[in-house]
Amino acid sequence: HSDVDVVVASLVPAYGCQRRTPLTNKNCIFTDALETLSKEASFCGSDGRSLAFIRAASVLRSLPSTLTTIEELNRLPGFGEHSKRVVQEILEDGFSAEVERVTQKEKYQTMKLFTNIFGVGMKTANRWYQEGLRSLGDLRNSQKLKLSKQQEAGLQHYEDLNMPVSRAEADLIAKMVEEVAHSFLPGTIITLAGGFRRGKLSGHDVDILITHAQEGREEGLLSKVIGQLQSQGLILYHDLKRNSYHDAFSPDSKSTSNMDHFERSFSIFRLKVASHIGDIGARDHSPESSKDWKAVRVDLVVTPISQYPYALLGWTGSKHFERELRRFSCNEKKMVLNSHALYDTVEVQVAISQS
Ligand code: TTP
Ligand code: MN
Ligand code: MN
Ligand code: MN
Repeated sequence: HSDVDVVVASLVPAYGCQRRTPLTNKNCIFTDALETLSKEASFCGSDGRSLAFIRAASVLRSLPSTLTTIEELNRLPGFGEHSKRVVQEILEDGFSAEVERVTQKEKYQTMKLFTNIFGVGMKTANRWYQEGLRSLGDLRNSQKLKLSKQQEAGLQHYEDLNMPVSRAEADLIAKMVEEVAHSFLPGTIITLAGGFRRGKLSGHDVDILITHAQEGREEGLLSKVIGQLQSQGLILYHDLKRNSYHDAFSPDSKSTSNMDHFERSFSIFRLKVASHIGDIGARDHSPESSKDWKAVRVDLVVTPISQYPYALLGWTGSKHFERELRRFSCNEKKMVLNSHALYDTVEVQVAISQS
């Protein structure tokens, strides 16, 4: 490599959280392929391989222009042999034969379909696949299948929930929540987080943070808000989880995941949408064509104001950005970052050894 190469390489930092990433991805032909392989790896239980493809895709997403040569690729960080080979294949042939093969696989297609159901994770999807189930119809018609309430709702609203949510719809839902919250607790602060906070024009759900400038006032608010919306017929599904912050740090805590511990509700809202009155040729008024509402996934998260900055950072995403930010904190700063706090591990160790 020439000196110029070294300079160029240093322009793309190794941690995802150190890179600016444009809203429009100029390299989706490559990132789509890498993300397919990432999914396939995770369906096979290979989380390490799955992450390697995500890492490579994330580097390409950060580029301001489309990759055109192998030489450019060789200067980028974060590429393993396999990811490099896939990109090279696409540069040469316009597509990757390996990716084409994966997307044709019955297991891949079925796992993708099943894991797109709200409430269905890798384990459940895989079990259903092993039992010979292949389609939503198979799930809906199966007699012996025991679905959770969440999965039932996910299956029932599958089509709506897999339609993108627009920014306008997200704003509408945030406003609905704000109005009800204010009726119980004036001064409640409602913030749209997730992909919309990153400037995305559409998303798969609406992520809303709820807090209040006076610490503690936010406690108990969420169940009132949900109850009120429910009585108005605006909630199709909800699952309220209480705050588990103190349990999580108690000595007998079994919690090992990096999930946060805020009071929250993963819910499905019934959102009124303009009915299709003007639809040309809408002669038959089947219930489906006259449906004037849409099911929308909404995550509501309550945070005390003292933890709000960390919650906001943690809930803004993307998932990979958050993972990288935490890896950076740990490796480069010896600090722990999560959605509740940022702290120095060295100081904690000193404190423990002194106590
Ligand atoms: P998502 O809503 O899953 O993703 P997104 O908003 O980036 O994209 P999309 O448009 O598809 O909805 O997650 C948003 C952020 O919330 C993500 O950075 C991870 C964070 N999060 C938590 O911190 N804890 C949780 O339990 C969950 C489910 C998400
Ligand atoms: Mn490989
Ligand atoms: Mn989201
Ligand atoms: Mn979400």
